[in-house]
Amino acid sequence: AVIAPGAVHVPSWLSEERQRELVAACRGWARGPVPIRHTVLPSAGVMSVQTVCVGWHWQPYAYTRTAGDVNGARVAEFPDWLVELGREALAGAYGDPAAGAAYTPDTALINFYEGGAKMGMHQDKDEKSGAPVVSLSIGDRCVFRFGNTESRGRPYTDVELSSGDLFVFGGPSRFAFHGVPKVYPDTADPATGLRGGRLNITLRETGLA
Ligand code: MD5
Ligand code: FE
Repeated sequence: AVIAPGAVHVPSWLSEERQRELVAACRGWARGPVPIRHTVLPSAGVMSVQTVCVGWHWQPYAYTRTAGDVNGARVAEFPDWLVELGREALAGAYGDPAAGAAYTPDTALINFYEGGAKMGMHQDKDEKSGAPVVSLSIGDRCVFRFGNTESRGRPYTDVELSSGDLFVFGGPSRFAFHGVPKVYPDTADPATGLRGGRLNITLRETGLA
């Protein structure tokens, strides 16, 4: 479903097998070289979501190769199979086999929501590339709030995201405010290998070298 120009929701895009593979890969990255943690914001706030990065480390509000705010280690290499997955996602969402050909994501932000974690309305503006963001959801269902480019407030559209769903944010939707106001506990199929909680993987081009 096209939610707004460039914003496309594809329910059940990931097979159960692919969800299991992604959960296993994320579990590995969560252990290291930079462990998953609650990001501490410069405002001294602590995010309720836990995050681990691949390729580039997102340290609010910049991308670095080493995680100076965690343990100083260099983040895991961004694997070729994730580039391929990103290209397939664009081709699938835009219904055009060529849509992903030039897409070369170089960072993944992996967010884990448990115990009432949510994400406030924000824009993703730290990338120097206007390329689309690919979002993959696994585990518990949630309410995803897709807003406008002017403010955190209305108008916005609430969309329910379930395990296996793909969302692509391209074109004018790339810089819209968005957030996750609610996750529904215990709504996941344990067959994905996730024992509770919600996993969201975003693939992005940082535009950095
Ligand atoms: C999540 N993560 O479900 C969301 C999905 C984040 C984040 O918001 O920054 O880690 S990504 C949704 C997204 C990305 C880029 C643009 C837009 C939405 N958008 O314009 O709506 O954990
Ligand atoms: Fe975001």
